[in-house]
Amino acid sequence: MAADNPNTSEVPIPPTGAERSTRSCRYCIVGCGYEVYKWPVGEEGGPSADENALGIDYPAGYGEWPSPNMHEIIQENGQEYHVLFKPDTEYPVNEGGSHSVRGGTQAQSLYSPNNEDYDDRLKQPQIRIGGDLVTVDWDTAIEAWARATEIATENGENPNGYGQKLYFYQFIENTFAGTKLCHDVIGSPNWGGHNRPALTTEVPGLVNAGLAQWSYAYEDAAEADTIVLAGADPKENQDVIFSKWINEEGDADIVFIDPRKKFTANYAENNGGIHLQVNEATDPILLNAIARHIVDQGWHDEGFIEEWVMDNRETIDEEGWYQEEFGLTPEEYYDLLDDSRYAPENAAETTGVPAEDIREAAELIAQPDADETNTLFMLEKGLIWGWSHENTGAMANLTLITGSVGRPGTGITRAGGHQEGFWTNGAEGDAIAERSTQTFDGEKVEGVTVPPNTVERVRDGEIKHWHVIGNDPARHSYATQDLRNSIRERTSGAQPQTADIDEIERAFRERIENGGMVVTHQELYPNTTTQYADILLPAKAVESGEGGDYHRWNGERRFRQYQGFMEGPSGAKEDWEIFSMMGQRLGADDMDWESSREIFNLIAEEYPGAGGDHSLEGIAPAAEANDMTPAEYMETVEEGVQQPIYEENGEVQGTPRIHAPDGEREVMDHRFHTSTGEAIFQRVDWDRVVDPDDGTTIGDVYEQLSPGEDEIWVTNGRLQHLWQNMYTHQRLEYVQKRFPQNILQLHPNDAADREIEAGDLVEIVNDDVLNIHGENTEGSFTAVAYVVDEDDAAQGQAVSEGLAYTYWLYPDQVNNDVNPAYLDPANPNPGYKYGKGRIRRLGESEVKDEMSFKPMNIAPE
Ligand SMILES: Nc1nc2c(c(=O)[nH]1)N[C@H]1C(S)=C(S)[C@@H](COP(=O)(O)OP(=O)(O)OC[C@H]3O[C@@H](n4cnc5c(=O)[nH]c(N)nc54)[C@H](O)[C@@H]3O)O[C@H]1N2
Ligand SMILES: Nc1nc2c(c(=O)[nH]1)N[C@H]1C(S)=C(S)[C@@H](COP(=O)(O)OP(=O)(O)OC[C@H]3O[C@@H](n4cnc5c(=O)[nH]c(N)nc54)[C@H](O)[C@@H]3O)O[C@H]1N2
Ligand SMILES: [Mo]
Repeated sequence: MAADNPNTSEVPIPPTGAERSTRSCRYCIVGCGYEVYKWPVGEEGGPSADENALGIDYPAGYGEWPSPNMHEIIQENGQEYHVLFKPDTEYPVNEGGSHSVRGGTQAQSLYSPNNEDYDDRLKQPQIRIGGDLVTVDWDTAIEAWARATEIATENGENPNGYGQKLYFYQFIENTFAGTKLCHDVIGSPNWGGHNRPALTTEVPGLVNAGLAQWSYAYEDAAEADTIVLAGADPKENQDVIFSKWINEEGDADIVFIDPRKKFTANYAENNGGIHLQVNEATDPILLNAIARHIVDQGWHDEGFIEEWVMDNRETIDEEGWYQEEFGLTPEEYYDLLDDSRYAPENAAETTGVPAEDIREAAELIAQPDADETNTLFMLEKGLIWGWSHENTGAMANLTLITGSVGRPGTGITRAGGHQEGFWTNGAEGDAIAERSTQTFDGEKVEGVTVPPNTVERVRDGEIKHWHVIGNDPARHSYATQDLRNSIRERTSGAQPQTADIDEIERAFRERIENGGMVVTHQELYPNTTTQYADILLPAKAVESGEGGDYHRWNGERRFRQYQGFMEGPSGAKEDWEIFSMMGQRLGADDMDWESSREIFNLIAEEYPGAGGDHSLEGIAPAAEANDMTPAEYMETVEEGVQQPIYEENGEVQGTPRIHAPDGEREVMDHRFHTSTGEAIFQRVDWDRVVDPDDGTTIGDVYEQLSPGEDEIWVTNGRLQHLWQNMYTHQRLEYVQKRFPQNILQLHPNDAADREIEAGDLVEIVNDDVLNIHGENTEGSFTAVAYVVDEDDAAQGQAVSEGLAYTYWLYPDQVNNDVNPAYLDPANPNPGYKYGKGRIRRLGESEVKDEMSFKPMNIAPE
């Protein structure tokens, strides 16, 4: 909240001398370009183009002028500065100045020491002494971290004792430094990302089919004739993809697959598309039924399949254990689809989608009357956090049978979460192969080593020092009430009584020797996980411009530089710098970096990921040709460049899309990412055995997860105005006014049955939270009932009877407390979406009269 900002309705004009930096939005995957102007308070530019830094004549047109929300005053070293954070009208992603409600208000979330909304920002390292977090200096904090690591790993004898949970997203400089510390310096395989417990892919079905998870260019959304959005909603979560590329520039029919009739469902129906209101957790059946109808009608692309899909069983098996277990020849795939379960009429019964809608969707997708099928397939967390192999494999299969890939207006892609910047030095493969304590047993393969599930390694005691960086596992993981109990128990042993380093070591040793665990949390603000932290390390918010310059890519693999423009709290450090101090303390002699730019130069020169989808190969040669360092060179690439990047004529060149047909530039030497360059159909089957010991199938697990008599499904996900665990948004007044508490969308009939009205506080209780060891645990959370009056529901109720929806990461009202510990054994991705519970009215909430309960799903007709 810009409480003490005097300029809430007027925006000062940046003078010509204002410092300009460029970067992309701090929020979602889309990666809209922004320009930042910073200048001392007291100076101001003039209204004509040559008097101001924007070079515009005031008053200017829409998109050109910055709105009051794009302005903030910050204080640094006693001096006040104006900061303007405005969309870059020339950046290709959001050309013309498009932005989301989140991106357009980024300026409001800049740290300033005199702004009380940021009083809880972490500013100095702290250690828990006798129950309280006490400020210490950096040397003590790093020494405490190092001793905890030495005890946990028995001085390196047992690297698995250290576990790291680090963001996958963020910038390559920070992820490179962090993963180097974990896999290379310490040698531990126990690495988990910010959103899932293991170093696994989010889209196993795609990757194993030989498809990239990001293969399209945004313009494909504008050029497609049909867009399939399955468990993905760009309107809410990748706003500019929806507003600019799908709605403004495009004209596709949308096939929207979601259990909720939300805005995009109505938008699809109002614009020539269709909403398939699939029953929770039944997508594999629906997607297979669509594929079956396509094949039955002969609408599949036989020429493409013949040329580009692997059809020899032996060759498939030679691709490795995953293909041996899950790869299919076309014949085997058609046989699978022949199962009566996937006949549209039968599928309709389980999925709730009428057979005629399944057929209509198949026709929209296959476009039998067109010369070429121009369908773009997009998927995200509604498919990923569930039967992730089946759901993503079924989407891959649909793409392959229609041959709709590699050309403008086609392709398959994740809609995406954050912008991406995961980069390693390659040591993780060895660490996992040599030391992972987790294996997979399938129907055809046995004892295959897979990346360890670090959440379970925390519960079972293998991890003795858990280093959590920039994420909140006590809130975002599965079955979190139970997880918090485990963490509490394992951190409750001996605790230092003074800040003397030997006393700290004594306590950590005693705790760890008694089966306990030490937690280090590296963060901006305290969150749910912080309550268990022994060592708390303050980081700079580099995503919002504190500290140095960084690099990462967006949903169309557009790689660019983000320039730092402010300092942030003086006691905080950039994550790479913290990792570098840790690594050096443990004896690494190649981590004494001076800046994020130095790490970038190292990556560009020595670890460019050559040959891959995200190759940075061309940067170092182009920089050299221009007599610059790679970081200096990237400063000049203002529009970014699409990976894989190569060099031609002394400049970097980009690759708009992966999987382009013969004749265009191939990535990884092949059109598709297998040894022969042919893609592979994936076995996606409701009857797939997930536990060969007792023959349990996906269908059996589904029965177990399904709501009992007085329960309903409680699924979850995002809301357009809110970002993640709300570390920025809980400080913004407009957000707090709209969603002062977590909500539970309920159908009026489910509400009436329980005597619940809009605005009541309800409790959601699941006393049957599936636990990975077959024990049942329980969990509960509270929320405000969001019930839309039937008279207001002009385009239908967003949730059907028997289904509720909640925001997944609200502070103190933690949805994951009721979500199951189901993880696909082949690829440990959690089934976060498949929660259930009994709903009970607690009384009126304090926000009943303040909050609006109007429908959120009305789309233009
Ligand atoms: N506004 C906003 N945008 C964001 C984020 C944010 O916090 N706020 N977070 C970013 C991140 S990190 C991510 S990963 C992405 C996520 O982007 P999305 O995956 O699009 O977001 P979700 O809302 O989690 O889930 C999408 C949809 O899945 C549906 N769903 C639930 N269960 C099922 C099911 O069984 N089948 C199907 N087909 N659908 C189901 C939900 O109803 C929901 O509408 O968003 C990114 N963008
Ligand atoms: N039920 C359910 N559970 C889910 C999901 C779901 O759809 N449903 N989705 C999953 C997904 S896709 C995601 S992304 C996760 C999100 O779960 P988390 O990743 O735990 O959530 P975030 O709010 O993104 O956490 C980011 C944290 O990093 C801090 N931070 C920001 N910048 C920096 C920095 O530069 N350095 C450091 N050290 N810290 C920083 C912020 O203060 C914040 O606390 O939730 C997962 N869990
Ligand atoms: Mo995410």
